[in-house]
Amino acid sequence: MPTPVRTLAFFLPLLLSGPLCGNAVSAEQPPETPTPPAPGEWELVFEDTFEADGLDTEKWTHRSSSQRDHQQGNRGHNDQLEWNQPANAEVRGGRLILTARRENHTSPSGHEYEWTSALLTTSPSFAFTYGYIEERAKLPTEPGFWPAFWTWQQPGGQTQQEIDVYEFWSGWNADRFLATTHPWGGGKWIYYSEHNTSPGEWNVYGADIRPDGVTFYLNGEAVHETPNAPTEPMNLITNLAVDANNPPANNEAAKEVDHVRAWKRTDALMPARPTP
Ligand SMILES: [Ca+2]
Repeated sequence: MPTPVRTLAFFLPLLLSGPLCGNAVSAEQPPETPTPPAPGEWELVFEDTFEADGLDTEKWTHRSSSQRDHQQGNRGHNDQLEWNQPANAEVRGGRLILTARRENHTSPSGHEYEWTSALLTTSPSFAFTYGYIEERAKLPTEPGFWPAFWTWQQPGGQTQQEIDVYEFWSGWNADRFLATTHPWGGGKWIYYSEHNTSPGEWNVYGADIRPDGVTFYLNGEAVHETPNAPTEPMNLITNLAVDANNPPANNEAAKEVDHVRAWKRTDALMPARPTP
């Protein structure tokens, strides 16, 4: 039950913008500034809600240093079957739609791919080391696909700064996603955990990345914490890979993204934990 103070605080904006001011209530409310579920004070530093007409190429690019083949594919290196290209990333109806298609493509280096799909990175428009990041996404239900929302070291980085907010293999463990922090600085520690999810439905996957560790969130609830944390700037990546270990039987699948956001914490951060 609300306290009298909270009740007043709730009704005050309605009174000020309501009939006493001569204005309709609903049209005068400013949009609520989104805030992350993690503790702290936050400033929104990156956002794409995909409401524009077409992909915002000031924010996103399709070539990533995480992809060895012309920065658009990983054939033979990372269990991926797809060639990533801009044609498979479409913005429509307030959503980013990444579509994997069974179609042949030969890369500039001569590698032959049987699938095309899309990977988008915020390099070079946005990089960060600590903060809260999230993606609201609907993952494919068809077996054989591998969507993810993750971070990757800025181009030139050599220490594998990587956090997988979610990785989902629709052909393996199809009601679970993995949240993972990778080693950095030559460390040997990899932390991952599995959590239930529901492909085909909208879910919000987030991570609070701090010097003292990383806490993963699903739909606003903390689900896992790891003690290691990055030490260098990273970019955001959203993608839909095709799983070489469980190749799809059908010819197409899509991942939809409603928004991607990143916040910077403006109050004090905990110091880094000692290296294990
Ligand atoms: Ca949207």
